[in-house]
Amino acid sequence: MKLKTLTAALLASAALTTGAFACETTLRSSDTHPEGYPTVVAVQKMGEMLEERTDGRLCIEVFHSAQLGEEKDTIEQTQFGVIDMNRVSLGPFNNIIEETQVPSLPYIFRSVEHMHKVMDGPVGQQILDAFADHDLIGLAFYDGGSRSFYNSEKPIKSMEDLAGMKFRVMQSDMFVDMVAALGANATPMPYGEVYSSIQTGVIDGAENNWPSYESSGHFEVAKYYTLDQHLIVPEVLVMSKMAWDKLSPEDQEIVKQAAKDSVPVMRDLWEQREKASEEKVRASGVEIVTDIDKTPFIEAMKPVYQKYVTSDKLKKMVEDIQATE
Ligand code: GTR
Repeated sequence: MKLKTLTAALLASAALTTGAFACETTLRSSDTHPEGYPTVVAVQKMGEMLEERTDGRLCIEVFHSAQLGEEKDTIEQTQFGVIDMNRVSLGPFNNIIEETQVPSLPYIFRSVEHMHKVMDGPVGQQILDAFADHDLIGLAFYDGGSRSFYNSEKPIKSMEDLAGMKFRVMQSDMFVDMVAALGANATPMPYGEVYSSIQTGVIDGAENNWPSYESSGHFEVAKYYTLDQHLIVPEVLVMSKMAWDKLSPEDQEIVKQAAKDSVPVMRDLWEQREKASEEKVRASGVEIVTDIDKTPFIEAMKPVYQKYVTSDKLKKMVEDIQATE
């Protein structure tokens, strides 16, 4: 009798557990950021849209906080179909998909508005389409604010102050060259290793946007932040081609549309989070350098453009971006 009750209870709890994801197909989506971060919430919202629009045929479960691994590894796993969806920066795609280098170029965008205009237009579509040759489907672009240098040593007030310092960059050769062109040294490293590497002095600092600087806790160990805003790298939501091919054409359309509809949601969340993160960091006593002449930084990037913008295709993309009002 007791055993029966126990079995029944176990069955009921199993039903409840699966009940939370009672969809026919639950897409597993990866994100390096913690629960509550704008990218994580936006993909969860997209999942709600999917569940409703497919009458429960499709749902998304977001594995946040790098539960499925660091970005470079999860990209490979998404290509192999082990992970169904992935929300990542374009940076770690630079070495794999050359088109993603263009919006990752330092100072390519004049502002976040300029970036939105470009990524919502034909150049953005061209980049999304480029994922198809790499076993991925490009679904949508998200915001990643603008990235600036932070470090544990001293306030950076000019390019000269960067000389000889050691910064972590995302795993992209172009970012290694970017830091070298500024007179500093770069170490490509997974995001999850940055906190302890700053703490133990393996690196002097890193570079990122307000929400990442704050949510990663990097601001606790690197207390100088200089708003040189060298990068406005968009983020991207991709799907594994293997998972995509299993969907009916009708469901593929629904997925595409839900991804698109998650973009304004993400942008709103981003705006709020950027402000909140900035407030939290400022209140913590971090020294922030806002008054910095960006002209020498922009000038110093010429060799990076020369090295990476070589084909006619990429040159045209750069021109199209620059010509976008
Ligand atoms: C964040 C971005 C992440 C990750 C991280 C990093 O701004 O949202 O996807 O790329 O930067 O620096 O590794």
